[in-house]
Amino acid sequence: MKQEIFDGLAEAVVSGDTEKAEKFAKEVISNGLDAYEAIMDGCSKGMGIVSQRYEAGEMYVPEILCSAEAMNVAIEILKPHIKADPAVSPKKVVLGVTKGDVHEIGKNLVKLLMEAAGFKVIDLGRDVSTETFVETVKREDADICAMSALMTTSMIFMPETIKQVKKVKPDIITMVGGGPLSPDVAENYGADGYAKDAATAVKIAKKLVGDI
Ligand code: B12
Repeated sequence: MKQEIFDGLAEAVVSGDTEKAEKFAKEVISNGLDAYEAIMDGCSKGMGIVSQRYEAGEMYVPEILCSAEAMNVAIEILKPHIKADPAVSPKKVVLGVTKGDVHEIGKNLVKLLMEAAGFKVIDLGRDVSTETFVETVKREDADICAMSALMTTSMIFMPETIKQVKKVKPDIITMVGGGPLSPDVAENYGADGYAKDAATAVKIAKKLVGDI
């Protein structure tokens, strides 16, 4: 039954069906299933399929936006039921999508799971300049500066931002992620951490702040 509900959720995201997304998200709760697992194995899995279909030319922009909307509907229902991790000390994360880039679905998932893990996330949104990252890290005395980029034209701002935030806060932990990134690119950029998905991002963040 659990798998059927998670598959239903993934399918609702793929087909951009907000009513189904709502129905399956409510079933997750009424059946006492784990909300975090439902987001990963349902919503996020569905969004992964959407990305693949778009790449294959089988889905187009309006459909993608419907999928994102369906995912948001489900997440709003599931979010209050995620069990926050009390083991983690409330470290501050400044998170944003780099300059010129409006892709925010992945960044929002990273935010959601980081908050669920007990981090305090300051979300700068999308199209964030190096200056804004630097000012916020300084003002908030952040522990982690996390950047997301989905385009080759926006990932190029990461190395300079890393350099600048390290100048104002030498012990800041920097993390990068998003489609065009890889462990090699992240290392070349001088980032302390990289993750291919939101769940791994949380694991790496916890490790880097010394909580596991
Ligand atoms: C959805 C989407 C859009 C939506 C975005 C909606 C929104 N509100 O976010 C819309 C339709 C608006 C859009 C617009 C455009 N898009 Co677009 N889009 C996509 C698509 C299909 C899916 C991206 C997505 O949401 N994936 C699902 C999420 C869950 O995955 P994710 O973002 O990778 O995030 C996960 C991980 O990467 C990781 N992660 C993400 N961030 C971070 C951060 C940290 C710190 C860590 C550790 C981990 C991490 O965790 C996330 C969750 O597991 C991709 C194709 C693809 N395969 O990625 C193209 C894609 C990214 N788009 C592309 C392009 C070119 C554009 C446009 C320029 C198109 C155009 N010609 O107008 C515009 C860009 C406008 C702009 N200035 O940004 C290209 C980029 C090419 C490139 N390499 O540069 C892609 C790759 C498609 C392609 N092959 O051409 N797009």
